[in-house]
Amino acid sequence: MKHFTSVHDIGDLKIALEKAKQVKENPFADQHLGKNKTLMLIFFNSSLRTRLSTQKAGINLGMNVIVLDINQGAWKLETERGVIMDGDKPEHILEAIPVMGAYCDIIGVRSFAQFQNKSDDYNETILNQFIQYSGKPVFSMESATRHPLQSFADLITIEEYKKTARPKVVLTWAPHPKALPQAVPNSFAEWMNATDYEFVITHPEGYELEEEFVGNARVEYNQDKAFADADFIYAKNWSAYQDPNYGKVISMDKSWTVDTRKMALTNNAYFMHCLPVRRNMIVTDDVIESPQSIVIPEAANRVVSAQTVLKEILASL
Ligand code: AN0
Ligand code: CP
Repeated sequence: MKHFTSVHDIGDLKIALEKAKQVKENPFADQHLGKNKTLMLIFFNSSLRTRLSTQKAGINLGMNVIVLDINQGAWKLETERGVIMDGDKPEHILEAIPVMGAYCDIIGVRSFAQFQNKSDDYNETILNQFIQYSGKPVFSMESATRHPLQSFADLITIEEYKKTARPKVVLTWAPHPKALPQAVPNSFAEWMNATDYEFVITHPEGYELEEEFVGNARVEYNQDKAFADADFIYAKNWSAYQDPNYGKVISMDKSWTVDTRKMALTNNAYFMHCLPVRRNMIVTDDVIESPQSIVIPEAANRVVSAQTVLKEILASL
């Protein structure tokens, strides 16, 4: 594997899941692979899980790990070509990226959608510049349109907890006060569509995701109907994708919060969320603290997904 930016880079999912299982069972078996190799993690946005789990994955593989928060201590970066740089940004991303590439063997990048220009976001301008100009393998730690390390960890978690071969998995929108990217739901949908699970997406009207990500999923506007007999409830807020509301909060309807009444409609479903989660907006205290909540094992599997991906990239260096 050279770059890892979506489900399309992982190959056969069954084989990837088998590799993940081996990594989980024996996390220190591949330390020789990372010896004298440097992993660089670049953050344009905040993170708790991705930062720590990806560092841990690199350490488990014997790598040296360096982390940079672009917005805390680095130079402010200009990203547009052709700009006369007489403002507050002393460095251009077109120099910064190859310089970062010169200091490492593999680069992870977190760069969220900026909601200023939909085509810049959906063309993955920042991530693609890293791929084009760093000279090194690049992996996404959540880009404008996808969060594949999260989705891979979600899939690993569902495989561990499922009680039937073909579980019913429901992605539900839930309310949130701030505009959030579509990356997590897009990516989750893309990975679920690559499985043979029954997959349903539910959200209020106006929150339709891009068709490419929805794929063959059933879209159900009635959340209660969607929840019926579900085996997994995957909650997430996202802002509107469709024009003219791209990147906007168009509803904060609290009737979409995941609560015990709604969970009672399911087949005793497990509750999942990528975290961070706003309690009593997305999900009630009762549900997230219930025995059916698997948000912590889900987050723990972020080490496994990152390590499986890094191992593949290291093997191809
Ligand atoms: C981010 C998002 O919704 O994409 C990161 C989630 C992993 N969440 C927030 O910004 C709160
Ligand atoms: N789930 C996830 O990616 O969390 P962080 O934003 O804390 O990294």
